Amino acid sequence: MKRLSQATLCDLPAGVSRPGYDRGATRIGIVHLGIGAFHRAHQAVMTEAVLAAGDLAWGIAGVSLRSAETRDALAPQDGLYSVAVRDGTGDRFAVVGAVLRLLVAPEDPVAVLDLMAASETRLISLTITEKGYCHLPATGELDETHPDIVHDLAHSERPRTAIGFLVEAIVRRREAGLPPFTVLSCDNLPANGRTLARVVTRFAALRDPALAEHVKTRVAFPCSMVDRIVPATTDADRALVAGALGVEDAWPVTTEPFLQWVIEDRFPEGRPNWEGAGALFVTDVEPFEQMKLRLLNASHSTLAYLGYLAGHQTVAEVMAAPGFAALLDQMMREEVSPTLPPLEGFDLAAYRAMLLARFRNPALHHRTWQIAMDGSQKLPQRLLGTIRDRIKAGAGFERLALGVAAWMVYATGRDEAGNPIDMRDPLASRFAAATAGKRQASALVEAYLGIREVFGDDLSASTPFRTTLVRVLDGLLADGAARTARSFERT
Ligand code: CS2
Repeated sequence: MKRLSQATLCDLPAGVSRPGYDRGATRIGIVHLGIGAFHRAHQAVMTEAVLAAGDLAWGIAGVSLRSAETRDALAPQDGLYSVAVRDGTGDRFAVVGAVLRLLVAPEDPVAVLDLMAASETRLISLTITEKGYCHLPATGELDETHPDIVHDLAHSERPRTAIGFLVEAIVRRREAGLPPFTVLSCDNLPANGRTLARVVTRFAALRDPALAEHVKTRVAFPCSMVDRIVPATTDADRALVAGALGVEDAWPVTTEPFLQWVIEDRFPEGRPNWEGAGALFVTDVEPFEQMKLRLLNASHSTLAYLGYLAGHQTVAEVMAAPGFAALLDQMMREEVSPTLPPLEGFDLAAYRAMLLARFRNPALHHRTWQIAMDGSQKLPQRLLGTIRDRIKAGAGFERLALGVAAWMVYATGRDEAGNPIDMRDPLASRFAAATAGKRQASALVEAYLGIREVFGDDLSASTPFRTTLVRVLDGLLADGAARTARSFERT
């Protein structure tokens, strides 16, 4: 079978959309750090619409900060890849051409810096996952002891982290007399733009206080809320795409029809007309972001930990098991929604119902194990912030606590049958050491609360938090995840 490429575009079946604009005339205006599946199914799709509408100033150069896999898959395809949109009622396929160049930072950091400092580059966007921010999850401050940050401070010409790349590129642009770029975070962090600005400014200050001042006064870091469910691509997805397209694509992405992007409109050097593709530009992203992190992502994490422990592989499978949907519905309605800032004219009940329907999407094989990854970086904004608000209001948080309790079991690295879990988390070894040999709920809770970069000083010392967690974890250990979930059907 032929490979997807510029030359084979004309062989695609008629129903498959493809770039109709001149890719050769398209300039690189965006350098994207973290060119994974999520970026390719979300921002790149929106940008594709901008290019299709005729503004060729916003082609994307995609940078991988770690592995060469994406570049190796897409370079032979001239950067082209396909997006399969699936919901169980029929699949839609599109080939996206917005990614014009692919770079692998560890292979050639200088080439990445050159591109970031090029005069045509106006925007740096990022999907580097929570841990890529090298921050302390509980406070959002730069982790100055992070080995890669220590490295980047000592070797500013050959950075490893996104933070190191951003600061060095800002320096180079200033030295060349170029205007700064705008930096657009697209990760699931609270106030993602402000969090990024904070860690970048702190890193700059550690290099030179005057540089920190330049960052503060000249570089814009708009916040954005991104939403689209994009499971990791499987070989079955590759086979599906090859069957539909008649050409082989080494790394397609599979996703749902839903796509949402809410962006703070602060782009002093200009921006693509993403609103033409359906993005919403606002002055304050926070209410959207809180809603999404506390409803969607909190539910996702709860499903992932409890569902994994109950033996389920995918989100759709968990949703079909007794009690889980009821648990999420109660958690969202009774415990989360009262903490959300008001969003005028927005139908929150419909939003919650839509989330449950999205989780049920039978065509997506979204693994619980994938979502369970990096819990230490995700819990604070997904579950713990809401719990803090509930404690302050003197209100209950049993269902939210169940998500945290399930994570506490998962993070011991052993499932309910005692089998090892392939736990991926930057703090995995800390959790293993803290919980070793502990089986009782009270001892486990005690051990976890000592890890303050996750729970913060306040929750670590909170009596309502501790007592609720011990009670809920005790029940979970006694009954197991499947039975615990089932109990919600009756309440
Ligand atoms: C998920 C998110 O992996 C995870 O942690 O909760 O990637 C989720 O699918 C997206 O935020 C949806 O927009």
